[in-house]
Amino acid sequence: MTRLAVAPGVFHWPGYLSPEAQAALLAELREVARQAPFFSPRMPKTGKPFSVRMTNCGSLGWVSDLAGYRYQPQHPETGAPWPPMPAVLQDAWRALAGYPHPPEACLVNFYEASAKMGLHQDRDELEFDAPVLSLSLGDTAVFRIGSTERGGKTHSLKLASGDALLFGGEARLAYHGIDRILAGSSALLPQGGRINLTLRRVTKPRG
Ligand code: MD3
Ligand code: FE
Repeated sequence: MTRLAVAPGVFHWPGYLSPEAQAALLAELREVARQAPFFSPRMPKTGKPFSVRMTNCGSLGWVSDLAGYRYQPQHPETGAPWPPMPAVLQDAWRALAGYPHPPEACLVNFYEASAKMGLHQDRDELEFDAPVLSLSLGDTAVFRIGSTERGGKTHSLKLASGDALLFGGEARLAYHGIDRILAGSSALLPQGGRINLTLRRVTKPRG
């Protein structure tokens, strides 16, 4: 398995999941989405919907609405607990994260061809010593990563179906976003589009 060092704290495993593993994970995500339907998060204050739709699995999930960004144990619309994290995700965390405690949240982002995600930092977690692990499925995305300063230098990376990307250390608070989706680049999702999973530790482990 090839691990590319992209920048300090950033590692990329192209094709980490085989085509078979991608299809199996997709089937598990369909079950996650049946129990916890995709919702449209909204920007705090303005209420403007994101172009990306989201759901979560694990004990905590990330949500955003007029009141702000936060992690919570229930789906914002159904009030039900998030479904469990599929074992293959826990395995990927154990294999790649280099962090001794399990992830608590897996945010599932769905991008249709026109969706994007502006440059932002992930800072709603309490534990920044843990890395964030991303897995991509479906159409390739043009991902942009910068420094920890807004307006710093950025560079681009393509994320294809099956790729794993890890952000730890000094990259944990780097600005990042998705500039565009390359429609038609993967046949994994019958209707096209892209799914990104981010595995996160939210709380400080005790002991
Ligand atoms: C760098 N998702 O959900 S994944 C997000 O492809 C998010 O859906 C993008 O940014 C996506 O917050 C990018 C790669 C990623 C995820 C988390 C990071 C990069 C990161 C946290 C810190 C630094
Ligand atoms: Fe992010």
